[in-house]
Amino acid sequence: MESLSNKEVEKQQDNEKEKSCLDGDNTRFARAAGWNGKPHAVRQTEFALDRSKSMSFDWTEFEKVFASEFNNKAGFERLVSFLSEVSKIIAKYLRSERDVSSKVLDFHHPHQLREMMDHCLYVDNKPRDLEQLLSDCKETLKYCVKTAHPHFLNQLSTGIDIIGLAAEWVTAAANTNMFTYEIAPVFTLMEETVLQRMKQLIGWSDGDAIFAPGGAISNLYGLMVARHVADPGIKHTGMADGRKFAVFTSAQSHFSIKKAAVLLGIGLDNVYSIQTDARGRMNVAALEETVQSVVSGGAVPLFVNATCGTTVLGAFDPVNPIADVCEKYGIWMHIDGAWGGSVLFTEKYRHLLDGVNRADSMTWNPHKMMGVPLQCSAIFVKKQGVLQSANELGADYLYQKDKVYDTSYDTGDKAIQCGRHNDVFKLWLMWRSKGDDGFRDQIEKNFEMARYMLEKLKAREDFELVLEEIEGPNVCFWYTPEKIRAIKSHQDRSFQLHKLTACLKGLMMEKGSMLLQYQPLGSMPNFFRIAFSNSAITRTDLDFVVQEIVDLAEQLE
Ligand code: ABU
Repeated sequence: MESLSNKEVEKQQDNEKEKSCLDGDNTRFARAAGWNGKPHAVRQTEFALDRSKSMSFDWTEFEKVFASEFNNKAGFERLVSFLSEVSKIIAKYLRSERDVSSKVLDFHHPHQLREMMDHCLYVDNKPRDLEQLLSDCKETLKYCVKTAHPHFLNQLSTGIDIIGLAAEWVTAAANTNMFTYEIAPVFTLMEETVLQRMKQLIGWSDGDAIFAPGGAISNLYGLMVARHVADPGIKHTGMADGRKFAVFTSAQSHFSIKKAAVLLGIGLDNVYSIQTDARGRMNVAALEETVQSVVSGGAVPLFVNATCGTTVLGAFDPVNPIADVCEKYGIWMHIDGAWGGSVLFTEKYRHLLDGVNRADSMTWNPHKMMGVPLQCSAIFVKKQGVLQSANELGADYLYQKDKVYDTSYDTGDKAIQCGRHNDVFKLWLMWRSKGDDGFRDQIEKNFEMARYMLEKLKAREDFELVLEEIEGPNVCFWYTPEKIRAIKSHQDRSFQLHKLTACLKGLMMEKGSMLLQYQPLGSMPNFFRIAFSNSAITRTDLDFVVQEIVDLAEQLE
């Protein structure tokens, strides 16, 4: 073997140190293959080990990689081979996510995880080779929460759509910014196409829309445009004249409405929380009373938010009656359909949004019930042009009006951002793949699973439902073992339920067997919420979830 310079020896030692922390499987695999102790020059990646002999590279030779490494004579083969390595890592991860016998998560407290990843978490001035980076990818995924695992039921966004994932790769390859047509011609047209179809589902023939980074920002857009339409002058003068705008939203609506009021200078004190009925829907009589009292107090009723699919209970505020109040008092009506907007795909459930076409603006997150990879959220505004006029500043280094093409396709100045991520391609490709019917089936499957869970829990005495009837595909419940059922005092029982639910969550995290969301609501003690958005979930998975709660609780005996 050729003798190595000091620097090369040092580098080899460093690499050994980092690579000795490869994920467990690979370390074992490496030992079995007799790799330990061999110089890196003869160590090859899994790609070669998978016996695809035609293209195998020693990735230790490639460090401090720039595009040029893939640009020379052997570059294309290298590129294909390297991306194949990455795709194998991803495919393996996806397979493990689908394996219901695998853990959903391998939970560690932050200080523990930092220690465990100490060998690869830091960045410094040292370049690392591609083998190390492949190892880093595996190491990263090893500690990720498997959000597509059928026992991951923690969030409104669950599951992974493979077409969406492939589209994310293509999006990253195209790596463009959505602000101007000149650098995003194809994606700009896709945005126009997809948003137009969504507007049709809302029932609008006109209107404007833009993708935004999440439902909270889409809601912010709604309030911002409402304020702009009420007084376009604020764009110049600000809110300094002491005027009071009032915002109305249900007590169970998303906190982003309050955040938007804070950001826009309206202020938390001017956000009126409207009480809800037993099913979590806005009480419209209470809304009207509050509007009247705000008006008589001299404030301007600006904005009513109707939530269609509340975060916890999945309640749909009654759109038509709310629209009547808004019309009567001249108030902007916004729909936060981040969770529930997607039911517009289904004949069976679109009645939940009856009157949606009467809204002035609407938030809709395809990254929730439609299963589009995070993130994908859009804000729709019925009145053409106001999204643009509220936001446009016409930066002349970006939005020159004397460009050679129709500059109305430079959509960036409608946004509150400058740079904007391409969130459309994954939605567009999924839509091409599934068609309307595919999304309809997917959404109906979520409801079907929710109803299965609801009926299952209804039939058991050791579980108690928060709501016996559901609107959205959300099922909320307590585990109520004999011990709790025997408690006579309502207060003591609530206290014990509150503690038990949090305790069970802790146990499932430690075991890694599943992940459910829990929260209190109003005066109700902590309860579990399952919001269905992963179309891979089966009845067997739900049977498992129920039994696992019982089994975990036994540990507390
Ligand atoms: N934007 C609300 C998300 C909350 C949840 O996933 O549970």
